[in-house]
Amino acid sequence: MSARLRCGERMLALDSPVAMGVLNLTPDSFSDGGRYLDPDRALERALEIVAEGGAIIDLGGESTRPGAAAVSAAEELRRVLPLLERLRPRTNAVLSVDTSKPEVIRAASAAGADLINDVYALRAPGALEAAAESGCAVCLMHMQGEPRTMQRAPHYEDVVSEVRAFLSERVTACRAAGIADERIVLDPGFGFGKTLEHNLTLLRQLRKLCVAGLPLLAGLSRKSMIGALTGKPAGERLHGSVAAALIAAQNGADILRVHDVAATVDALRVLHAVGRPDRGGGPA
Ligand code: 8Y4
Repeated sequence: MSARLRCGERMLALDSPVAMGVLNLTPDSFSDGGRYLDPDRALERALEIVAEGGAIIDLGGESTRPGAAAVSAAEELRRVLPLLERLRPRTNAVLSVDTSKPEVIRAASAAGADLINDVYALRAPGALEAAAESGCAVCLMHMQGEPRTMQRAPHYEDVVSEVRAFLSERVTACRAAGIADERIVLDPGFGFGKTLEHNLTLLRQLRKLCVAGLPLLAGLSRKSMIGALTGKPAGERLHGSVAAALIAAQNGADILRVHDVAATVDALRVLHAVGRPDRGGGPA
């Protein structure tokens, strides 16, 4: 595990797992759609994420849930930039933007974003170059297919090897574009073209995805996998989500992308005190 991540000018310590708080700026998110469309409410929630112990705020202006419609760069910028500009002078937390589009990567980094969280792993034309020039850290996520159709019939011969090979190829592409390893985070993309069994296998074997010792991010919060295991709708998945985040952290995740920051941070504090299995007995 890498001890830290270079996010533009900022350095994010990853000596123990940290929480990334989700802030959806879309009208149609599955679990909190439209709740933060009002700019004042969004700013308030962002600062609350930090107060709850979140190390990263993940601002989402594009819809990536299964079946979601595409959003233009102009619309993404309209959703994300005003908040980024108000938030930047008010916090030192790492500010992450969910996007795949080079125009959004450029404008977001100019407005003070530190991390580009791309569910397409910088595969869009121009995205690698924009990310390289931005100086931001990048999260490279695995997805089979595309959001509209990815949950129709996910199929793998060996899900762990295939996800690992994909991430490894994207790391090679990043290095070739001039993005140093210290700026890269990897993510198996739970729920993105995966059945419940695929997700469980990835969660069990998370550590095998640790290509080149790069840090890992896991996003399990409130996802349908938690719904399938608990029988609960999206609004009642707190306990299942905290359990899943803790298991991911024990299995090597460095960053947990979550909706419920306060609860997850408490769980991670307990884990930190006990230590992770692969790191001897001391605090991890
Ligand atoms: C309920 C709540 C049901 C949430 C579905 C969802 C990830 C991500 C998303 C992830 C990274 C989501 C933007 C999907 N998931 N980025 N983004 N990793 N890096 N669905 O796992 O939260 S959005």
